[in-house]
Amino acid sequence: MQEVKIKQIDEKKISQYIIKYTMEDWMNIVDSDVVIVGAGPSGMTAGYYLAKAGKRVVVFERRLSFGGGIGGGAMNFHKVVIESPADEILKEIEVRMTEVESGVFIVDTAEFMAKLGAAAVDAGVKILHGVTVDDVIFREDPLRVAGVAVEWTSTQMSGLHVDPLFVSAKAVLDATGHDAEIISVASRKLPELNVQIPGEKSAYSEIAEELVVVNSGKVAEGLYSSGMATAEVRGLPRMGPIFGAMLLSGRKVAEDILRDIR
Ligand code: 48F
Repeated sequence: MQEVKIKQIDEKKISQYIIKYTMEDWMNIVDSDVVIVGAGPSGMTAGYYLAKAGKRVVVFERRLSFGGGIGGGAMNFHKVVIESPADEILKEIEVRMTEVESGVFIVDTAEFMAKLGAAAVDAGVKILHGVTVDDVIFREDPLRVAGVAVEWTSTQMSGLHVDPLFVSAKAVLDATGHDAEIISVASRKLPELNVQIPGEKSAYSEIAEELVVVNSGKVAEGLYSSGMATAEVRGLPRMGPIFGAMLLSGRKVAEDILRDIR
């Protein structure tokens, strides 16, 4: 049998390396260009394009995974539908698609999640898991959102009374999906932002996709929405397991943020 010589390292050093390099990252993350809340399809697509354009982007994701609603597919069936022109984005990141009719594609959820996550990370996005965003930072004159408050998801789940830490950013993107959690908290705590939330409508897939894309963008100074958070904030219909608008709204909001924070 071939001998395997494995490098030996003691527990103290394992801890030291992890703590040192984690803290180095956090020292940069607390002063980001863009904070994206939610590692679902729209948030990761936005992060991919923002990082490719040279911005310092952090994605905070409450869960210990990425992909958001992609993993659940359609009633747990492992396929979702993509329509043109969103196939351009999936071609760029080498997700394999089956064209079932002109401009309509079927993709496997695991491949979609993995390659979108890898593309975002390779572009330079930091995705931090197990972190929940529960509030925003604001500034006056002019009134704007200037970052977020973050807490470990596990601390929140335990119900312990622990204050959060803060992360500054030039732009905050709410990519939290159906509940638009960040815009909801900002709307409630900062009525002067004048953001009302009508709530998402029932399904009407044919029109919902385009509406989500064109309505994604700035909600208040420093605060943006993409994906299903846009449907919630703009009162738009849902569309179910068709994901083109999630990708295209992420790309659209990235373009808007790049223009605004240039
Ligand atoms: O829900 P999600 O996938 O958002 P999306 O990009 O895509 C929606 C589709 O998946 C699907 C659909 C398409 O037709 O209807 O639902 O709009 O991903 C949102 C992510 O945000 C995380 C959550 O765990 C999920 O992974 N998230 C939600 N609230 C917070 C959060 C929070 N307060 N802090 C951190 N992460």
